[in-house]
Amino acid sequence: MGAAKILVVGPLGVGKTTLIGTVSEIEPLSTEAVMTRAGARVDTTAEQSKTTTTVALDFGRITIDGELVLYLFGTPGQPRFLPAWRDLAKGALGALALVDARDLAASFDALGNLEDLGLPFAVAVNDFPGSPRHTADELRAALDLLPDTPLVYCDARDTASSIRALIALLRHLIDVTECV
Ligand SMILES: Nc1nc2c(ncn2[C@@H]2O[C@H](COP(=O)(O)OP(=O)(O)O)[C@@H](O)[C@H]2O)c(=O)[nH]1
Ligand SMILES: [Mg+2]
Repeated sequence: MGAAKILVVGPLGVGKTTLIGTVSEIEPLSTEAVMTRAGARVDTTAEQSKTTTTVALDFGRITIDGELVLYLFGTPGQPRFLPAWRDLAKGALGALALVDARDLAASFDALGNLEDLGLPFAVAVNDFPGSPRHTADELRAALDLLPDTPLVYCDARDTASSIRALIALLRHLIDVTECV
């Protein structure tokens, strides 16, 4: 039985905690804290109703095909925490980068860091109410993705959808591993 460490990255409010909670077969460990007034001034999120934010990380586990155990680490989305998830990336096989199509630029920090780290990743675009209907090509261009980087649509609240996104990442990890 193999095991792999996978990061789930993306900006605040994009659905990291939701996705890990949706797929995890163990009670997900989540360090949520009510946003302080001070934090609320600097934390910006498209989801106005959001009143908690991840201050450290989310952790979950999912077994794929009864064989491969994925340890999922949700990394803080706020840009000021990016140095922290560089440490979290140590030992990780790859990352699922969540994107909110209403605010593509909010994902640039996370995607840039994955590229800097050389960590292979797949992009999952979460479908929020009011999301503009970009084509896959438009999204790829806007996010400056390499042609072989998987791009999938995902509803983090839906188990099958979230697992499909993780499988797209795993297929990509197998592909890039075979190339070396
Ligand atoms: N429509 C929709 N809402 C989502 C999705 N993922 C998360 N949400 C909602 O968006 C809010 C923020 O999600 P959360 O998981 O806390 O984001 P995080 O900051 O990345 O951990 C929550 O109210 C979720 O219910 C999604 O794929 N689609
Ligand atoms: Mg969270």
